Amino acid sequence: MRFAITREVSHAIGRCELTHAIRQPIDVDRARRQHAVYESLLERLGCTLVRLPEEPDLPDSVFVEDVAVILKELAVLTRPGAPSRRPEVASVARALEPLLPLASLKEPATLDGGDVLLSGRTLFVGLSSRTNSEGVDQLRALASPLGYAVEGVEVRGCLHLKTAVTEVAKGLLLVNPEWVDPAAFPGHRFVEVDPAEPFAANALRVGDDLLCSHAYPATRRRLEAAGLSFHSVDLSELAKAEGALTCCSLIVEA
Ligand code: CIR
Repeated sequence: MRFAITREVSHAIGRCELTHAIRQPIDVDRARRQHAVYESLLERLGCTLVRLPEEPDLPDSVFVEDVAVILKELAVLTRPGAPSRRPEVASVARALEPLLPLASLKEPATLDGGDVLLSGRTLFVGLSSRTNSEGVDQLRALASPLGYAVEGVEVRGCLHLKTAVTEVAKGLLLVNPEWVDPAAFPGHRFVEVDPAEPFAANALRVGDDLLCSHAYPATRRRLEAAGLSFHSVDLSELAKAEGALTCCSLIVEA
């Protein structure tokens, strides 16, 4: 079965962490409506939703992706780089516990799930402002006995590795080459985002389906030209909190 863990948008989202964006007012009701459409799409695509209730004191808690790395064999609970986000982990751990064995990263490691791109049996890990080399090393110690290679990747100018690159089909990466060097992903093919749409690289694969942001039509045309079809999703309110499509769910096959 395929599960999608999500969490209701917090009323505190206006106090979210921001790294590269300028703070703008976020309409919580609109963010919740857009998020609910995203959740219904995940359900339509065959996911069983595990929907966590609002965390009124945790502004960024809708971005559940950052608190766990999901492998087929194991869920690794992270130690998020922003201290304000560390209290998000425990409730997601409770949701994961019935689905997968759990392991945890420990201090001094920091790692956000948004920095981890799984492609085949390789975990590419962004060395961002949120993820340090201890985070990469501890993830490697947990994942390499399971047969995964773990590679640190430099990212520049954006929050997470998956802001800069995601996998849109087997071996095919959607990438913004300004933020990550495609040479870090040997053996892959690439579609580059339209240069006018730097944030367009974050797409979400759910089984054989692909979800892309409604906000980036020129990049969507590039994906169509590469023979891909996809569902368009509008998460424009959460984008003001530097969130995108992958951030709002943890997809678990169990
Ligand atoms: C943060 O700065 O942590 C949140 N405002 C945004 C997190 C987005 N998560 C993601 O890209 N995986």
